[in-house]
Amino acid sequence: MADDAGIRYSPDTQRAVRLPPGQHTARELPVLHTGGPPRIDITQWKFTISGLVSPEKSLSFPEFSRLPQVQVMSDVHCVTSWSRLDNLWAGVATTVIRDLVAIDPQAAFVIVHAAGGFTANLAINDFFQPDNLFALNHNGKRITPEHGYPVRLVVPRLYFWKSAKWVTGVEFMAEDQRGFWESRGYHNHGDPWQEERYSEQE
Ligand SMILES: Nc1nc2c(c(=O)[nH]1)N[C@H]1C(S)=C(S)[C@@H](COP(=O)(O)O)O[C@H]1N2
Ligand SMILES: [Mo]
Repeated sequence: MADDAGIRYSPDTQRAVRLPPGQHTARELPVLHTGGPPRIDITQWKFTISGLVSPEKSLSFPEFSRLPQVQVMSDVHCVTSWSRLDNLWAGVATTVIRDLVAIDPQAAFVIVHAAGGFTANLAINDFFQPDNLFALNHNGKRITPEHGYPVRLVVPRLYFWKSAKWVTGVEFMAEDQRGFWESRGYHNHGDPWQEERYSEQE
């Protein structure tokens, strides 16, 4: 849903009970990642749309920044049990990708690529939710290096590990392929309301 200021509100922000089971609130957004923030040369940065799309496409930072932008208000739920409510993000909705490339009907999953080889996998329907975006700003300010500069994914309906920082592109695939945390014991889907934290032994 969108209000008069054009802000899209994630469904979680409209719930009577805002905290999923097993979560507590954090005032600030903690910093959490594997490896360090990468050094980004913004003149070399590219956002690449690859896999089952035609044509594959790479955008420079100025090109990416000129794409239509939205604002999204969302809650953040980390699997380690903190939640941070009411985050205002600005950036490019994931659905904009559909206007940039033709997606093969065989594509059923995406893998989001980030600097340093980090990846996160999503079913295509989870990827194209209307409150998902590639965020450039958080609460009115440029995303900081530790939170994913220049571009981070935000997937409000799933645990925050799906929200890759330092995104470099998205790849469309016919088969699911587990991402970084998903192949290290985290749940493949990650719905916080279902407490999909960790995988069954597979
Ligand atoms: N590239 C990258 N993105 C990442 C991670 C990471 O290790 N590398 N960690 C994820 C996890 S587990 C969480 S909880 C959030 C933390 O985001 P924050 O540091 O902005 O709070 O980033 C997610 N995105
Ligand atoms: Mo996390």
